Amino acid sequence: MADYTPQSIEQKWQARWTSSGAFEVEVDRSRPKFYCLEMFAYPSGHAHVGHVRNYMIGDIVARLKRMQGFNVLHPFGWDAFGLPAENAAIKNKVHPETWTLANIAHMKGQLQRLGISYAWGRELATCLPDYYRWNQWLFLRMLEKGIAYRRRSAVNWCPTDLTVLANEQVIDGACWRCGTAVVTRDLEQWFLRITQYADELLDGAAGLSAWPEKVLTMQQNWIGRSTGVQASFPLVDPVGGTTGLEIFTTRIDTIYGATFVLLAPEHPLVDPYLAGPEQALKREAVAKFRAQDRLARMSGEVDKEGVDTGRVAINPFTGERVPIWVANFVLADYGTGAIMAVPFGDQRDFEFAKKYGLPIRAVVAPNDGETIDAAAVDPATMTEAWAGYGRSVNSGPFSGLPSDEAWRKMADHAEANGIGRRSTQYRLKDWGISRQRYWGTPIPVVHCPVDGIVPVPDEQLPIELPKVEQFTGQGDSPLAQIADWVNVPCPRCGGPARRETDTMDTFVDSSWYFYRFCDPGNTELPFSPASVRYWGPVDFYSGGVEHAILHLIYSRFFCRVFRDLGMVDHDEPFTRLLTQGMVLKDGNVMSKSKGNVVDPDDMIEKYGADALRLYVMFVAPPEKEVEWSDSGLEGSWRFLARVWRAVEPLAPMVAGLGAPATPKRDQREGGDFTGLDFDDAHRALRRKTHQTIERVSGDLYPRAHLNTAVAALMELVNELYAFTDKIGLTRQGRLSGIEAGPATRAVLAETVEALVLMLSPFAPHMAEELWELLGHGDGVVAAGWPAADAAVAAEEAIVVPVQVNGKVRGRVSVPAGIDEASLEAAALADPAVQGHIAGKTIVKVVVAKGRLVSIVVK
Ligand code: ANZ
Repeated sequence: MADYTPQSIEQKWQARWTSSGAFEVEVDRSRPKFYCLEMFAYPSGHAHVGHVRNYMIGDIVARLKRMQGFNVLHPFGWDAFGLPAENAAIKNKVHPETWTLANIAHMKGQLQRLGISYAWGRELATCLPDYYRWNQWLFLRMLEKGIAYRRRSAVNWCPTDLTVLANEQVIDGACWRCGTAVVTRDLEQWFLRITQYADELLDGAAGLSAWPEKVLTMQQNWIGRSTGVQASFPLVDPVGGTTGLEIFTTRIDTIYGATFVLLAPEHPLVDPYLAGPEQALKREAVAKFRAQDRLARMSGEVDKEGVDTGRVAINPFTGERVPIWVANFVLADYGTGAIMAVPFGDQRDFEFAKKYGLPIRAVVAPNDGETIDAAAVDPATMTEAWAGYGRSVNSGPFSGLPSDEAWRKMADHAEANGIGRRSTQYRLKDWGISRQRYWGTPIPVVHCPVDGIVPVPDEQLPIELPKVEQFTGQGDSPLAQIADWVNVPCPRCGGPARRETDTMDTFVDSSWYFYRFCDPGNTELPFSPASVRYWGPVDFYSGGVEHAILHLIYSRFFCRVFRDLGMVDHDEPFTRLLTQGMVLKDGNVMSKSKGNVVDPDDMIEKYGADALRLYVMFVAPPEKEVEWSDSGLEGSWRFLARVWRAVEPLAPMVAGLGAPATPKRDQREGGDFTGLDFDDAHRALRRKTHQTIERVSGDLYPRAHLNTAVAALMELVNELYAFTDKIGLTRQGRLSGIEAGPATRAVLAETVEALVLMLSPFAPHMAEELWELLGHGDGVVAAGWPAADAAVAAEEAIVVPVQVNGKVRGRVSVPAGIDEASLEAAALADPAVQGHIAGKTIVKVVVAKGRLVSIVVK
């Protein structure tokens, strides 16, 4: 008997898969397609086991679906633009491309050593011109459709390095390199009008029934649609042409309780209202608010603070004069950047009013019968805002109306009297894609002093990145410093002009790569519509939950843009989504900075890729976090060695006897079992085998309960050992002396083959090796997934005699494994037995499990 030596087996099969192109696919309309995709990788250098968990999950699904007869597209690529390459260039004086391509080469090797079944022939890297030219092509289409546009917007600027900083390069308000406090600067930048699709993105999410609920909720919150009223509060001191303060509220029904109004620190009224030397302190406070983190301001993490402008506005419903304050928790880019404050109904306003002694007025009363403490809705005693609905009070002519009716009537009143109008607001903003960086897709426009912004004609694409020798990380955008590249003739008038020097956010690259995989060699278009009509949408997509918002929303947006260009005929790009859990070590998420990464290569060297794959899949459900453990991995290795020891010695005896798995296989059909003389042990093993096929098939997809599927396989292996032990077949050496009968051999062949096939998505190399030993030349994939025979899987029925006072009075038919209590109940319920016990007292019941029930009555 040969030992289980994963390293030699694994290399052999990886080489075979590569040379035979085992996972390369073409459009084949005669077969159902399945598009299985894991989020592509950022080539940071080395993948650790936390990264590769995701690829293993996808690989199991891909391998299963292939065996189930689907034409499976399972591609991989590299999200290869982005800041780390540029940072490495600055630090190590290595070109971003050199750094990136070296990382890709290394990581690709890692994935190949794991035996992930990718169609490498479709590999792509977004940093190569044959990919990013299509970003440029799509940008031009968006420009034509008015989806891409330009406006001024703030960027982070380091006054020492004289460079724009990405948000990730700003650490606690300071430059990541020199520690100088970062300032904001307004620049003309490019945006994509994703807000045009806000309603569709929101409503479409409702149909994504195979996405995790939490992801849908995050997307909904991100889009954040609110219906409300935009109303104007007349200003007592108009500024320029501004005579009214526009506010947005979702609770117009509370307007009688609006006892003050609040401006965002960035609101245009703030500077004029706080002008003059005597207000310097207030201006300082406002400057501090502006510098506070936007998210913290919104979340309420920072204390609510404000300053009084000393000016007043008129509440358009009550006619009262209300003070105008500036508050740090009001955001400039939501609604109108100003609010009517209703401390009675809004917690932030309540805290603000308490802090600064501003009035609180009750404007809603709970419905009769609601159990709310009167003190909780009395402005004199309440300790927090009451955001409930009920009926309006202290609300002039609207008093007494139920809240919803008051809302409608007040909105009508506002509209009829020129006070305001109904309005829908979104948290979602247009997507700013300009980056003042080198390592990204150049935006394909030219700035001409005569013609303005001129799109680069399609036939001049790609605009390739210039080769740069040295990255200083200083000055304006790196591209702006390369005169040869920047200065070009205007495509329209031929006069001197300058290229756009911004590059695109790398999220553009990842928003459509899944379509490029369908047709990666296309030189006319990003992809042919026919290829995506066949392969699309992605059936199963898996990746980290950190991409739950941006990447997935942007991809859903691009899907709709391609649809509106007539290139895609579906509305949603990803039918089913799985978000895999993190891998932790020593309680922390694995990461280079924490120094707790486990390199898959080290583990492969020690235990083999199959054990690593099996361990990671067995240790927890894919969505859950995993705490890494070397001993768990060793346990998986031991299990595989145990499988090997069970199957390998049996191979000569059962080779060629394979039981039917799918009709595709031309060996024995199910009927052939009928001629064989099965005993109880045979039947029990067959039953377990078919029950396991049912369980594993059900667990794997779409449920993706990969860990319980492995557990079921472990049980089957135990049964196999119990069987061979019982008939004295097990151990090495003893096998040859035993003459197994045809029934035994047929049953063993069936079990062993089913086991190998079901194990193959998890431990593909070992499965291939065993499959070959079992006499098959055509690979596990070609074998097809085993089919469960429900009749064989069903618990066998046994007939148990029932005695009453020592005489057999009936026979009950029950499942073989029945427990004593159920058997007793079945016996007592039997109609024939009933005839002998009805009306009598049962003295005792003796159950001989599986054999006899004896009832004594008097
Ligand atoms: C008065 C009011 C009374 C409000 C009440 C709420 C409760 P959503 O649902 O998230 O859209 N608001 C409006 N613009 C804001 C801004 N730029 N920054 C901070 N807060 C802003 O929230 C809408 C509500 O958030 C609006 O309704 C407004 O407060 C506040 F009992 O107006 B409300």
